[in-house]
Parts: sequence; C-alpha cells; structure tokens
Amino acid sequence: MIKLLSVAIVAGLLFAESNQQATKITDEKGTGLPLPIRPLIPGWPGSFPTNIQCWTEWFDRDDPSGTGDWEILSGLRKANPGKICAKPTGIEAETLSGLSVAAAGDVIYKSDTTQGFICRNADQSKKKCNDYRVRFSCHPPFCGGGVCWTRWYDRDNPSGSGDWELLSSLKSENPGEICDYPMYIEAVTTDTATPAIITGETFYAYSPTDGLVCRKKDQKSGVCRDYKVRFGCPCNC
Ligand SMILES: [Ca+2]
Ligand SMILES: [Ca+2]
Repeated sequence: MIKLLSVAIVAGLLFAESNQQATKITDEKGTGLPLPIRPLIPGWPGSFPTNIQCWTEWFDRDDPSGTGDWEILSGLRKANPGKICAKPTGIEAETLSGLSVAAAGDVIYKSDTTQGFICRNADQSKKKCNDYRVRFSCHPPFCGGGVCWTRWYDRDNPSGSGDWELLSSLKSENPGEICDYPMYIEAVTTDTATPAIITGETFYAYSPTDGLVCRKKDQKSGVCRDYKVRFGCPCNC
C-alpha cells in the first residue's frame, strides 16, 4: 500500500513532458541491436576524469498492477539508500525475465537519468505493461566491489565506416571470455593509449553494455582513431 501511495504522489509530478526516444543502435552491417543506451556526445561523462563507468545492481520497486510500472528514481533512492550515485550517467531497463525494452514491445513513457523509468498501462494496446527492473550507470568508485578486467580487445580498424568494438561482436568472436553483464568499460587508442573520453571524438556507442563504436560520419574530421577496449566484470562470475 505504501508502495502504491508513493507512486501515486510521484505520478502527479511527472506529466510535464514525454521525451522518451529509444535510440536504436545497429551493428556495422546496419542490423538493429537490442541496445538501450543512447549514443554519447564528446566529453561524456562530463567532468569525471576517467573513461571508466559501472552499473548499479538492478532495482524493481513497483509492478504494473496499478497504472503502470513506475520505477521512479526518487522512489528508488528512498527504497535503496546509498545504492544509486548522485548523478547517474545512464539508465537501462529490462523485464524481470530479461527482455530488453525493444524486445518487450511496450510503449515507454519515460526512461531517463533524471526521473527514472515509467511504463504506463494506458499507453499500451494490451492490458498492461511488463514488469521492468532498472539499473543506472555511475562513475567509480561508486559501484565498488571486486572487479576483474578482461584482456584488451581490438577487433576492428577504422578503415571502413569506423572502429566497431561492439560488445556483442566481441562476445561472439571470443566465446566464454567476457561476462554477460560487464560493469565497466575502458577504451583507449591503440597507438598512444589515450582514453577515449579525451580524444574529442563522438561515439555512436560507448558503454559497458554496448562496447565502443566510433563512426567516421559522426566526426567533423571524417576519421576515427583506432581504439581497443576491455571490460570490468564481477570477479565471481
Ligand atoms: Ca517493476
Ligand atoms: Ca579498434
């Protein structure tokens, strides 16, 4: 009951806007990938002096039995004190059975790092939303815990459309080497080991769940540097 009441209170504050736009990331052949992370802009994530990022644990505080599945950031913070960093840099949602938002097919009202995730039953053609869980990307040392790093991977050169170091490609080309849910990614240039975050290039993908992609067409210079990536996984996986 408390859960429903708090959801109703928060719900009243959140009808100002709807800017949900799930960005679809494709692989180098143009095939759509079920990846929820938006492309990143140069300098992301802002002032933090490292290109390493990590994910929180998954959170599920609501279910869609009322007006929808309301995984509101403020409510998640109250229910999980200290477990979500002050300024998350990304949000990811999936159903409790592990389906991505795209695969689940629901119309999502909101999914951002300011307000969190909202799926409203009224927006669906079927009766109600799936039940989702969400997690947030944060800067270390927030996520803490034991992290074990993979080796470095450099599967592509930027001679074609760009440098494609997608996690999905790396996993399929190196079976059993990379955990299912990396918490961190580190990306540096292959020649000078310059962190990707300070090269000034615009990345089509850059996250622990997507890997790194630099597309030539996104750069003012028309070229990308060559990057290598490695992933930080829970040590017990
Ligand atoms: Ca939920
Ligand atoms: Ca590369």
